[in-house]
Amino acid sequence: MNIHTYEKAWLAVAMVLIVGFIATITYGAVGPGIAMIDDDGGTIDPDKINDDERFSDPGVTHVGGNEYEASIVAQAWSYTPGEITVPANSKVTFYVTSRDVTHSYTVVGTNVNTMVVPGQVSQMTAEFNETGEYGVLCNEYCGQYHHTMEGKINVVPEDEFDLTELSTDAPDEAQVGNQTTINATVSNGMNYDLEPTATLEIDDQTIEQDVTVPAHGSETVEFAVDTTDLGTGDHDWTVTVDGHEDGDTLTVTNATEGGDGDA
Ligand SMILES: [Cu+2]
Repeated sequence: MNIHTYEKAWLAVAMVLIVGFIATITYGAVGPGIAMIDDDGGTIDPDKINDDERFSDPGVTHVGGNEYEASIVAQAWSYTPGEITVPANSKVTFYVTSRDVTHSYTVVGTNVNTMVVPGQVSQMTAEFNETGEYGVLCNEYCGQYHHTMEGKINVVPEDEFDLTELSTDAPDEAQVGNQTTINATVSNGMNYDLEPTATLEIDDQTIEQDVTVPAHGSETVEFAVDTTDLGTGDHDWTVTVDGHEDGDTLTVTNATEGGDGDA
C-alpha cells in the first residue's frame, strides 16, 4: 500500500504531539513535586473537633530533628491559630480541618494549597528554607466575609525559634508574716526534655531553681516567698525562664487591715 508523502508527514506530526502531551502531563504530575490531596489525614467529626487530641489545642509541635507538625482549624472567617511560627530549614506537615463549610488553606507565593473540607483532615508537607512572612488565605468562597479570611506563617531563624511558654500564678495580696507562693509553669513544645533555670526576682531578692520540663509537657516551679522579709507595701516581681519573662505585683498588708478585706 502506498501512503502519500504528506499523509506520512501529518501522521508523524500527530505522533509527536501525542507523545508530547503524555510527557507534559506525566511531568506535571510527578516532576515539580506537586502532591495531590488524598485522604491520608483521615476523617473527623466536625462537631467534635475540640475533643480531638490534634485539634483541641491547635498549633505547632515539634516531631523531631527539623520536622514539625502544624494543626489548624478553619472556620468562617478565620484560622485557629491565625498566625503560626516555624523555624527556617524546617519541614512542616500541616493538618487542617474545618468546623463549618469548605475553606482552603493557601500559602501565598508557594504551591501549598489545599481545600479544607468539613469531616476531613487535609494533610500536606512543606519545607520552609528561608526566613520571612507568608500570607495565608482562603480560596474557597465561604460566605459574607470570605475576603477577610486570612492567616500568617512566620519563618524565623532557627536560633530565634522557641516553643517554650511561661505562665505564672500568684496571689495579688498576702498578709505580713505569712509565707506565700509564686508558681511558674513552663511548657515545652519540643520533642526533648528541657532543663532551664527559673529565676524569681522580687525587690532585691533573687531565687533560682532548676527545672526539668519533659518533652511535650509542662512543669510548675513553686517559689516560696517570705512576706516578713519583704515588709508591707507593693513588691514587683518577675519570673524569668530561658528569656521568657512574666511578672506582677504582690501587695503585702498588715494582718489587721488584710483581714477585713477592702476588696
Ligand atoms: Cu473560607
